[in-house]
Amino acid sequence: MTDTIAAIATAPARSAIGIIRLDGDNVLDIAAKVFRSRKPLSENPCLMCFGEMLDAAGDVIDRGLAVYFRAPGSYTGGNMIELYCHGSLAVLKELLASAFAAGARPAKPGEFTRRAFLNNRLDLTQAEAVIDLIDSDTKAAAKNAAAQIQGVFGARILAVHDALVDLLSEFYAYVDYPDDEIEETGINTQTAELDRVISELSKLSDSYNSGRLIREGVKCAIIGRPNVGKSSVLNTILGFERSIVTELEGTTRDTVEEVYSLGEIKLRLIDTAGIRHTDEPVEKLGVKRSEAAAREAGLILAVFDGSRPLSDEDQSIIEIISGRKAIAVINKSDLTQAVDIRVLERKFGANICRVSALDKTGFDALSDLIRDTFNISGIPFCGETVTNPRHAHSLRRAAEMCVSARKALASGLTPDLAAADIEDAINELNELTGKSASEEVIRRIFERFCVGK
Ligand SMILES: Nc1nc2c(ncn2[C@@H]2O[C@H](COP(=O)(O)OP(=O)(O)OP(=O)(O)O)[C@@H](O)[C@H]2O)c(=O)[nH]1
Ligand SMILES: [Mg+2]
Repeated sequence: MTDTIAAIATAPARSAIGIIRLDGDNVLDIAAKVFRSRKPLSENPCLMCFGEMLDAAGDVIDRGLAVYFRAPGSYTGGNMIELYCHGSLAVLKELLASAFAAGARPAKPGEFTRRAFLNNRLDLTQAEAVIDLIDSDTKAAAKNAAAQIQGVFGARILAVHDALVDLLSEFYAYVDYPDDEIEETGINTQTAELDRVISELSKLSDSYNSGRLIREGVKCAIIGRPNVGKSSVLNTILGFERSIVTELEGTTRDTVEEVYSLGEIKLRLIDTAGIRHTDEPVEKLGVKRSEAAAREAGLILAVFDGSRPLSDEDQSIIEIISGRKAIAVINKSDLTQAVDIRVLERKFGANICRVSALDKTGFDALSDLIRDTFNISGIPFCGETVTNPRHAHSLRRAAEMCVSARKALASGLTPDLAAADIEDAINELNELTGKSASEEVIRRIFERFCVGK
């Protein structure tokens, strides 16, 4: 008997519509005390029914819709009901209280999806893609996660898993019948198959380099000496006045961070205090933070004032970021130019862009340069890009095991050694898909979910 859980599934804020979800064996009995319709919900599975929403005292508190999803064809695989009322927090809380009074209990974070996983409606990679879709803030991240929910990624893992199981059974045959001569052609075929599996696992785990860009985003520090227009550049990219801009040097004292979606890439833009030598204690701390932001950044936008020759401060900033992924942004291109572009070309190569934050020109070229730096244009993000560090880790581990099995084969060691490695690789993939994931792994995954999902 599965107990019935209930939760508000929509954001805890005033909105047009609010949704309450229920899942469990008693869902119809409980819903009958919360929702009154002309025909019972049980007679109309998967159809919206209009009716009255009742509070715990049985009084009508709203009118709205409800839908019954019969097991096993629901999201969770169990009996589910969703109630659609007006998005008033008072109404939602009363309805939820009414469901609790009727016998439901509060759902834990991610408990609906956890039930879907336990009922084999989703594997672990699909369940994790659900939270990735909810968390996504670029189109690419959403598209990739949506395809992973459909099982695109899981299917590729399954194909690798099955190939390894086939290999394992062949190796066990050698182990079970040690007197049989191992044919060289057999070894060659197995080695070729292992190579194919290793290449597939490596391709998938390497896709995490692009995947982490769409999931976590790139820390992109805007660095430069005071007054070159760092904050103006940030505001122009964002399209609103996030940072304070004045003609005074040292206006920005602390780092200012804002997320910006540049096509597929999530940029975590960080405006910083102008870097210069100072004895003023507050500014000094700000400069330290700027240097730290530069150190931690995945990309640096080094801003220079194009209307002035490069100063010693500019030179020392160029030194600080030497060897890092960086783009020189020559600002104030609306003014007569005095900057020595050749010095910058020597340091930044083709990664140079002239902009005017005042006239808002040059920013399309800057966007293109940033995109080119990460070289992810053309990746379709259709579910086969690994975005989850747990998945990347497991894929790398599985690939390592297969490499080890291949070495054992190549050096003519007994097949049981290769078999042990392949078994480890299979276990790693089973942990990835959740076929044999530990309770601790499962708990940590569903902890990240919101209540109601
Ligand atoms: N002509 C011109 N002036 C600009 C441009 N961008 C910024 N400015 C001006 O330059 C001054 C400094 O701009 P900020 O954006 O505050 O410069 P900052 O680098 O953030 O300065 P700090 O925070 O002090 O380090 C302001 O008076 C801006 O209006 C530009 O493209 N052209
Ligand atoms: Mg500033």
